[in-house]
Amino acid sequence: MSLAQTLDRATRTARAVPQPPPGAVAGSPEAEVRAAYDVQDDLVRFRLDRGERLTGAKLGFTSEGKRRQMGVHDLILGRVTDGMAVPDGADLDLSAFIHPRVEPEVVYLLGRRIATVADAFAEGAVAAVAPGIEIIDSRYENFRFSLADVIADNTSAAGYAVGAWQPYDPAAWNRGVVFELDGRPAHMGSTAAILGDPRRAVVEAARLAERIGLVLEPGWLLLAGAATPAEPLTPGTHVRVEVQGLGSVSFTARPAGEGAS
Ligand code: OOG
Ligand code: MG
Repeated sequence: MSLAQTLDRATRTARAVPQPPPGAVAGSPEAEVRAAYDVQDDLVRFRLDRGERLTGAKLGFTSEGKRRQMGVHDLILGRVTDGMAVPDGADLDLSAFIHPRVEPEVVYLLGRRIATVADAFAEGAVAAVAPGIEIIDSRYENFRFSLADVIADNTSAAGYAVGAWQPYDPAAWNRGVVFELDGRPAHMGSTAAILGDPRRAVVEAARLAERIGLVLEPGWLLLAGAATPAEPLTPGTHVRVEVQGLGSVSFTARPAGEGAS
């Protein structure tokens, strides 16, 4: 079974798989990363073959807090689908997840087709912005991985919720972020933690996408990367993220043993 097939099965069965042995994908670090994006391509294609639709892209490890938490030092790009969308205010069943974690995101709505870094600077590249919550759920046991492993695993992408879209104001890039679990702040941060300025996320996403031949389409979301470390998502937890001036987004993980309502 290929690594993509193994990770796909882990996703469908909600059972973690062992981290591949170091150097399983041979070659230089660059060759390893390139091979890992090929695995990600296959993994995403399995979802599309099952009828899911791409809704956007996501960046990972854009903040120092996340890099330190996961021991990884480079930016990574993943893809999200409609099958991962969690409606704002939802009552979410966690049974499809392995060991989910949640983190606060800033989400951009892309207004243009972005095929090159230059496109990221074009007028209207970002059409709107919203507060977001990402659910990450590594398919690897104990949430442990190397940079190549997590790229292959589509950057742990598993779910996302987006609040109401707000007009994009490039001048207001430094906004407070409150990440609440059950009404208590778990972390407070600032969007400035995201690459120093979350607008850089669009440029970095364009750079990574160009490198792997991915075109970012108008209407796609871009999750800019968590501004604070992630926290475990446990049954019964109410998760809320507020980004100053952009409003909030929330959902509740259904308590264990409660079926679909
Ligand atoms: C990888 C995903 C990282 C972010 O916002 O930094 C990410 C992981 O931590 O499992 O989504
Ligand atoms: Mg994230």
